[in-house]
Amino acid sequence: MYTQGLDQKGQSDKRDGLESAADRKAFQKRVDAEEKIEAKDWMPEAYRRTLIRQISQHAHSEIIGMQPEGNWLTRAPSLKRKAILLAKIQDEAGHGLYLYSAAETLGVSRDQMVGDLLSGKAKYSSIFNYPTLTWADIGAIGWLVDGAAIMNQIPLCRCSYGPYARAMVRICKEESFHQRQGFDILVELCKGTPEQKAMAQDALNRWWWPSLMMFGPSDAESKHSAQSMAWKIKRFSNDELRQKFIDVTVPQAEFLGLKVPDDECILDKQTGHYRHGEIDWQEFIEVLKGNGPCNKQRMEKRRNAHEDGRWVREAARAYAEKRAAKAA
Ligand code: BYC
Repeated sequence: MYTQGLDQKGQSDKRDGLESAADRKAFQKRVDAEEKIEAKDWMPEAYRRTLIRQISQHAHSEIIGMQPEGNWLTRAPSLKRKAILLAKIQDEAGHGLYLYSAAETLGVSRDQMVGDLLSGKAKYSSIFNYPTLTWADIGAIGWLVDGAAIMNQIPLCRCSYGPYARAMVRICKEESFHQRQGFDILVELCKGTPEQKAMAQDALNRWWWPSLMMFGPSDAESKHSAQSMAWKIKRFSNDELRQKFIDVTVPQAEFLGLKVPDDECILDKQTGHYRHGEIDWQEFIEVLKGNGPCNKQRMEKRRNAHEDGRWVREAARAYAEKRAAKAA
């Protein structure tokens, strides 16, 4: 839906070295005036590269993110839960596809992006390298992971790049349904037997800290934030969004009768915000380096799925060539 008529003029005319200060100033003026930048508009090469990096990594996260939940499709506790989970996972596939399409408008091909994921060059969200051990984990993913995702993604609906901002509108609506379905699973478990409640607490214990890491490194360590905020790709810093997430989620845990696994997490009456303990950034770094509990398994499964789909890609290409030859 985004790629028609793209000749990439304007994007490729002026590469890094050829950009003039006047061009960049005029571009920044448009961004500051809250104008949307569209695919055919001139943009600094670094802006284009930043968007390709972020949007493609976002797309990869949606696709890899299907795995931890897919793991529970055959074991969902009822037909209704199974149908809901199936629909949610299909939504995530759709998100990945809109996002790949949005990134394609910047002049990068789907093959290239997927190649970068499979070769390990491109990142995907750290959160999807943790295992889903019990059914309560499916509740925790919806509640915490989708909850964190919404917190980060609502501001992206106002991103300066039009195709990304527009893709995010529908994604956020769907994520909001995902968050509620996760919370609903936990409400049911927390109203259940002591064993079910303990399962919910255990899931919260394991997913809390990795969910906080989803927002990225602290502002002091975030190398892209300053520029991305100046370009209005990002509207809030990593720490600001993390704090907003904590502030809305802790009362939800209290409603469930659960406790977040952080003794320092108390409401600071003066600031109106919850404090939080130190995040284990070493763990975050290790997961990003590929050493999380499930990194290898996730990538292997993705590579196998890509290989299994080879015949579909080849058949589609052969059909397109046949039609083109016929038309000619
Ligand atoms: N995991 O300078 P920083 C979902 C990387 S999926 C891995 O702060 P930036 C869902 C970062 O890429 C939702 N890597 O970067 C799906 C950079 O590395 P490179 C996914 C991370 O871009 C299925 C470096 O660390 N959401 O909802 O300004 C089922 C320095 O960071 C992470 C998105 O992708 C991380 N957590 O800010 C259920 C949202 N954090 O590229 C749910 C879109 C940081 O220099 N992305 N890194 O090698 C963003 O908003 C921003 O890219 C981030 C990072 C806030 C994530």
